[in-house]
Amino acid sequence: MDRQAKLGAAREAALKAGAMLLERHSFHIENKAAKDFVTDMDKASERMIISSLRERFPEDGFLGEETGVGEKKDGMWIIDPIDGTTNFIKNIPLYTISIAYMYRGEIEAGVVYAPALNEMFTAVKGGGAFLNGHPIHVSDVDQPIQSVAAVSFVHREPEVARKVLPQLGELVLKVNDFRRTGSAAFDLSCVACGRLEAFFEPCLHIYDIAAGVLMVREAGGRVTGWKNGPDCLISGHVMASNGLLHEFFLNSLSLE
Ligand code: 2AM
Ligand code: CA
Repeated sequence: MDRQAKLGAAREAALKAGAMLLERHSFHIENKAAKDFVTDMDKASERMIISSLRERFPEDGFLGEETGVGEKKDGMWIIDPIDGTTNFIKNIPLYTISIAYMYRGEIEAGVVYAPALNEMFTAVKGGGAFLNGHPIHVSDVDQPIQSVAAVSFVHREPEVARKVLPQLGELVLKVNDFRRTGSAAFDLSCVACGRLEAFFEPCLHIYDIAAGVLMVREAGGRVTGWKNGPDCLISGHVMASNGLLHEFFLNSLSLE
């Protein structure tokens, strides 16, 4: 399989969909569930990405946030057409398009594109990670008190929030500070390029994180599930770091 060809196609599809999102045509907002919104731009972005990729790779399968999973194939495209939909709706520039290519369960290529920031993060397995074509690497901060981590307030899962928020209250005293962006794909990309030392959020979906997980790993960082749990691509509970501080963050938080 030609990973660079997959990456090139993902990049092209993300650029096309990103250009459409930047135009911000009047859009309609629907409530998928409490605190879970979707716009017709999410759906249009996903349709555009899938049709662009399907033209090049008709043999591949697709799993998208808005259309769900189609026929299962060895090669699957995992697509989040707007990660950070709330930011998109509110015209906060922290939203991304996330596209990953997975072959027999392994992530082989990924792009995370933030159109409003003009930032294109790319990675192929074994080939490193890049921001707008320049190689990126995780930070070398190894002291918790110097670290900045992106967090989640677990605002859609009351039971989990009641467990995690008190732990965040303790943890923030041991680090420099926290950030909350609202786009998991962007947070993972920020760990990859060394802006953040860590990112952790439980209860995510594979399409939120598949591309970003490869980005962090290819940039020299570490991504796992939460303490004593399976990998984040199975559990949806993401723990990402620059590697040096991984055990510190892993041991500071628990879902049990
Ligand atoms: P989205 O913007 O594509 O919906 C922010 O907490 C992160 O959670 C974002 O990456 C967001 O992706 C994701 N998210 C949104 N709705 C979710 C849901 N119902 N369950 C889990 N994750 C969700
Ligand atoms: Ca998402």
